[in-house]
Amino acid sequence: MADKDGIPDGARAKLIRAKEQWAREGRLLTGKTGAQRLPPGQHRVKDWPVLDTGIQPAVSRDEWRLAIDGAVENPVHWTWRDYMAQLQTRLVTDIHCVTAWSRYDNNWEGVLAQTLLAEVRPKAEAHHVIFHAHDGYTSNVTLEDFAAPDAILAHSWEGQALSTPHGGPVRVVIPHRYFWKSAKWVRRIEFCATDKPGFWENRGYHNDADPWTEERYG
Ligand SMILES: Nc1nc2c(c(=O)[nH]1)N[C@H]1C(S)=C(S)[C@@H](COP(=O)(O)O)O[C@H]1N2
Ligand SMILES: [Mo]
Repeated sequence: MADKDGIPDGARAKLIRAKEQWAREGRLLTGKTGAQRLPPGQHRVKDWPVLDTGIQPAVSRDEWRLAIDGAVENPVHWTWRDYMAQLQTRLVTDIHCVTAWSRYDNNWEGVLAQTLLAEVRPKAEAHHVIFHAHDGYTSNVTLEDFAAPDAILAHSWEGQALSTPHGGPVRVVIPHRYFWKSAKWVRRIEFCATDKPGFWENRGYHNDADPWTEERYG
């Protein structure tokens, strides 16, 4: 047996796939190995904590809709079917929460932000992206942060549908920012010329939220 690339099954294939995985994760790159992989002030956890404002809206895949609008050439209003018809991507990322826990090697599946950007085409004036969620929560990132290659609108985690507590049917994942930026239960993605600080950004948390430079508060 061989896979689509002609790689034979067996131990050698496993090693090749492991090394492919390392490439995706940037393992052994300066700034990502050993202690460097863990941002300052963080500790590693094995479980996945649930953090939110206490409201966990239950939205079925049938009733789920996603509006992507504002300063874009091609605004869309996706049903579940429309969303699933987009290119589906799997990737592995770490999570860094501002409450100091980090969780390594989360397997996500969904639509990359870059796939979405190619579809809606932000206008020249679009510099900010605002996520609106079903619990009334919002968070904001720069267009540059949203355009990162590992930003994803995820529907699955570890091969399972994302649970309601973790933001299913679909949540945002922006791995290189503290996790509060990653809106759960997303219903609208708005592109703007001017910034709109979100729920935590209006409550003493940093607007940019880079874990590596410890942009926790601000
Ligand atoms: N819609 C929504 N998204 C949200 C939140 C929230 O309260 N509502 N909390 C944020 C915070 S502070 C964190 S740390 C992560 C937690 O995600 P998890 O519960 O899946 O770990 O979700 C973020 N996204
Ligand atoms: Mo958080």
